[in-house]
Amino acid sequence: MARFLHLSDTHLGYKEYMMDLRENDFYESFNEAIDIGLEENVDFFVHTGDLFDTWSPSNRALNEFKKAALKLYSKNKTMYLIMGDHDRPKRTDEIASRIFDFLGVKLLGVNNIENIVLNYNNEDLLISGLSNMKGLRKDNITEEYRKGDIAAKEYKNSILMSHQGVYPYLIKEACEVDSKDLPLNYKYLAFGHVHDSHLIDDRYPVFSYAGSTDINSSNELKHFAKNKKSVNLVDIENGTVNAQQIKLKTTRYQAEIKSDYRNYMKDIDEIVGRRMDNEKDPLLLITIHGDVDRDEIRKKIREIQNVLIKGPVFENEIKRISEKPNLSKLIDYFQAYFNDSDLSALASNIYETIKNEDVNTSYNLIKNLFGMVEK
Ligand SMILES: [Mn+2]
Repeated sequence: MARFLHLSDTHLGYKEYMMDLRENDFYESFNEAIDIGLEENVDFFVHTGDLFDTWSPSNRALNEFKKAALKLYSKNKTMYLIMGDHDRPKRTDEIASRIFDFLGVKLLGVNNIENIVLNYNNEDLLISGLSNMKGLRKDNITEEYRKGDIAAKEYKNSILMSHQGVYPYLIKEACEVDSKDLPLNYKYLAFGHVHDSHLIDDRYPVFSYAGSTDINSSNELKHFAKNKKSVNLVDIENGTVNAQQIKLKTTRYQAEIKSDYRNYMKDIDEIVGRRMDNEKDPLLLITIHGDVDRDEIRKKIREIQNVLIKGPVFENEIKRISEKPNLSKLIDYFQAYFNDSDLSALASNIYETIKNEDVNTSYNLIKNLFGMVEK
């Protein structure tokens, strides 16, 4: 039997709301995930991308990862890794996670699917990795999956690591893959990119978005309130997969409160009271409606103990009528602007393709995208 921990989207270095404390939170939840794997005595770790929040992480983020990598190295545990859309560098730069290869951090599938074969208790296990394919790379996904699927056919035990938007886990415009086009010969599809966790284990291949280890945006609050954040502990043996979500305890509780001057204190108390078991002070995003004495409310909120407050944001009644659409992904903004899914997908595709490139490269990439070849 092989046992591994599937974690994803740790976004090391992300400083939500520009708060130092939120940057620390991301390191803590990442370390909790690592410690869960070690306590469960996994054979190896599988990280499905967005290890760092950017392709050019801060020295602090690199150092935090180094500490974890050293810990794994000292226990002889390999971490298999792919790049997400956040941590794929400019064409000319080195890949941050690959700096740690000497500590047993093994990056897979930079441009094409990459297969490795491990052996546990005389059973072979295929691991295929394909880093995030965005922009021009997107068109190659189907072919890379097909190559992987052929390889997986030869193995009883197999894992695919991929970091992509799979429909229907995101809106169609934000997806590169439809779930019906996934390579079905694998036994476990380890996915990254979607931050809400999903585990579909009532059929093969078992499919999972492990989800992020901390909250990157207020969009994740609804799923978080119900499911918390988690990592997957996976056993694979003789073609059978047993995957179980393990909830993280260190992820700071975060919630939105939309209230008015009469009820906001009660609403805050209710959440603070409910979260007594949590070691960390909860972080509340507060919006207060109505025509109110703002200074008075700000003063009262400052006096509350054992809670972190973001805001309050004040919204008057008139504003409340025209509710803002829930715009979380860049493509949603394109969609709101163009009001046309083809155009917004194209705009998003162009943006993703050229955002890290210089002017000349961008110009050539766009020409390529439209099939314009210079004679
Ligand atoms: Mn991510």
